[in-house]
Amino acid sequence: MAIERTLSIIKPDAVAKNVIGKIYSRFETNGLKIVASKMAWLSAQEAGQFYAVHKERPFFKDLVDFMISGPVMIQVLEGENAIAKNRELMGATDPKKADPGTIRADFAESIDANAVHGSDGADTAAVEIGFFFPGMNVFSGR
Ligand code: IDP
Ligand code: MG
Repeated sequence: MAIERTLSIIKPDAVAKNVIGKIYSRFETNGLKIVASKMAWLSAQEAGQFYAVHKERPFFKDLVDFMISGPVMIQVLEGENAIAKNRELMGATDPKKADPGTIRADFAESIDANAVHGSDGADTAAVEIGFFFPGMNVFSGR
């Protein structure tokens, strides 16, 4: 198995709920290491660019409005199969469909306010890490 890096965002709903530490603990107890992090309050331009892949979707405006409604915590996670592992810890996009014990099942209210973002593949992880942490290599180099 490969050591990978993936981009994670704790969204404004979870930051407002004061559960950054609880979510970080999920990562750490499941073998994912936080190798970069920053808190930011995104502009509409940044959020729109980050989610550009969804720009034709009906929920795009709501998604951008939600992502700029408060500060977010952005991190790069590293570990064995980090991309899929993070998606597994997050649970399904709609928290009502998320497996018990996942981050979204435990901390999210709705498909709009769903607590976390995680890259969905090696290609998107590389683009997303570069977007928020320019110059950071997607590979750990170890
Ligand atoms: P993901 O976050 O699980 O990868 P995506 O399909 O990539 O899900 O969608 C990105 C984000 O857009 C979701 O996390 C969610 O906040 C929002 N979203 C996705 N589908 C819907 C929808 O049908 N209605 C409202 N918001 C949605
Ligand atoms: Mg996605």
